[in-house]
Amino acid sequence: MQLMIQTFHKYSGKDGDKYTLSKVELKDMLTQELGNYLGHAQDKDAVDKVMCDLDSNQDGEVDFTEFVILVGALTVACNDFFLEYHQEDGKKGN
Ligand SMILES: [Ca+2]
Ligand SMILES: [Ca+2]
Repeated sequence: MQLMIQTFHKYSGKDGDKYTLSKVELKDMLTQELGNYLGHAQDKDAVDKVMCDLDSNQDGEVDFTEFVILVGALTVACNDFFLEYHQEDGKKGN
């Protein structure tokens, strides 16, 4: 949780409002923190889509509440990934 807050503020303070992520900041965060995981996030359309999905009140910025939703979604995605990974691993063992 602490790490999430630190990560958010590391990027949210760079441009405009200190407490929200603009599209530029969101893109920075996605490429810096999740570049390996979301390789296609460097694609402008992908950032637009993530921004659109996250910005639930449509003010053009991602606030901390909206950011938490992203982290939750990624946690679920990672969990699915690891479940699949373990299933693959199990198959190899047989
Ligand atoms: Ca900002
Ligand atoms: Ca918003």
